[in-house]
Amino acid sequence: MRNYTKHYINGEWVESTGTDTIDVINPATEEIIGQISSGTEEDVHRAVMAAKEAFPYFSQTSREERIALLNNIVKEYENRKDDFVQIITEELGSPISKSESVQYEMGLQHFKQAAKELETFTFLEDRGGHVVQKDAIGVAGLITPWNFPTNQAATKLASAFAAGATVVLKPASKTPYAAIIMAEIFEKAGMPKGVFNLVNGSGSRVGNAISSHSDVAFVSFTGSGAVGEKIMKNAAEGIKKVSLELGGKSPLVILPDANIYKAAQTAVEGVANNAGQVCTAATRTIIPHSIKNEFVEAVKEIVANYPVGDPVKESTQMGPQVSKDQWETVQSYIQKGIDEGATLIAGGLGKPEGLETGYFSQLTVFSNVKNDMVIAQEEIFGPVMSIITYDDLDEAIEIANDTVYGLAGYVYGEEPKLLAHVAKSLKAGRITINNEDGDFQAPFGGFKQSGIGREWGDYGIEEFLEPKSILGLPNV
Ligand code: TAP
Repeated sequence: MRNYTKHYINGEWVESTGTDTIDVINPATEEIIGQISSGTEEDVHRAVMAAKEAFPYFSQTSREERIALLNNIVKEYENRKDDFVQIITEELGSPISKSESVQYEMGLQHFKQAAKELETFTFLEDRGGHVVQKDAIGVAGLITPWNFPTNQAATKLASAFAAGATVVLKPASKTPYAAIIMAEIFEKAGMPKGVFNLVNGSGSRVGNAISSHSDVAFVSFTGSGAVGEKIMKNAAEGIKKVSLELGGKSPLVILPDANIYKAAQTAVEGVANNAGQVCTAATRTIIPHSIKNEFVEAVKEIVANYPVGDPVKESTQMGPQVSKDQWETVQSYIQKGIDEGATLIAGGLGKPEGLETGYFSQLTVFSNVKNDMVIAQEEIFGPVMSIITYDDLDEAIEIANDTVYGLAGYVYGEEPKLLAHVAKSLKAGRITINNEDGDFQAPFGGFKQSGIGREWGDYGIEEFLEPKSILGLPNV
């Protein structure tokens, strides 16, 4: 059992001021794997005070000192690889191979990228008649979701440390252990006390206390739109800055000249990855009407052979949903798709055969989906694909953009002019052509209801800075 009932405040592991605990459950076995403290408003206050006290010193550290700190973090993070892989497999149900190649790796890359950005980052810019100096924003409250425990925290933390901001982190209570390992890493890396503080607990208590605390200057949140709204409302009271990375309902536009089998593989991967619990998941597959029958057959074949199951097995590619609640949400959307008259071509209601224990969903695909159906408009956060057909490319682009979201978009095909045209026409924060590799410098964030602000690389660092223009600065 992993019983970690302390918070990390002002460079020390301290008892909570409350006595309540929260159970952490392995979603593949439904067993309790440990407890964390259910933190209180008083715990948040202590953490914010520690971060406030550390800010004057940390915000004035040199670029070189912060590069050295980030490089130390990278070294210590690499030393804890096995621990990360094991815990993310247990707390999230992530397939073990992906816990390493995706979950562990993404967190690491954000710290590496922040150190690299700092080498050339401009904190003082001479713009002719004035200079712009970028100052660290102050105490930042970071609230993260459960779907990528290292990635979601690391992108915020790396940017904050690079900028010279101090932080209070509240990770999702369903997946708290990766952040506890990070706290241990920061301590070993020589983090000055008070710069990083970790308070565990529920969103309604700890998250709410962070976003309403008067000494928090900036709240950086990743999660659902509903909670994003609450955070904005809280932040409005003290005029705090917020950045929100929310959901998506991203389109994958397949061009008429695409290799049908490879396009189908891309589409299936797009919804199976992390059991569909990905904000950038390509859940609307938009295909030419002319290739529909062939495409549907290819998807059926790929889904029938997709390795769903025990996350601990090396061959598994899709594990369970993170929780019973999330599993039930996915089931309710599959039922909605059936009720709306979409055609179920793979998967469906209930658990996959032989996987009665654990919150496993079936990899599910609907065809004959209309873009105004609920399954095509709402974020399901599960392995459910909607196939929608188009007759010409203008219609494909119109369907792709007909959503309240705008986090990501994908294009797959051959003709460079068409690929470029579609990519440039999609209204979303990140477009990927033909499965291009990720780039940790590329800004990440959403249009419309997918959020406010950008993370990753230099854009991520900018979020933790306030630009100050100085007119008439003497040349001293
Ligand atoms: P959320 O409730 O949004 O949880 C995200 C984070 O916010 C967690 O740390 C959560 O804490 C915290 N939180 C909850 N209520 C809060 C409040 N009133 N004030 C401040 N923080 C609060 O997401 P969820 O319930 O876990 O998932 C629900 C749906 O959100 C999913 O089905 C999916 O559609 C969406 N979602 C999106 C993303 C991304 S990356 N866009 C990630 C996760 C979920 P606790 O969970 O510890 O209480």
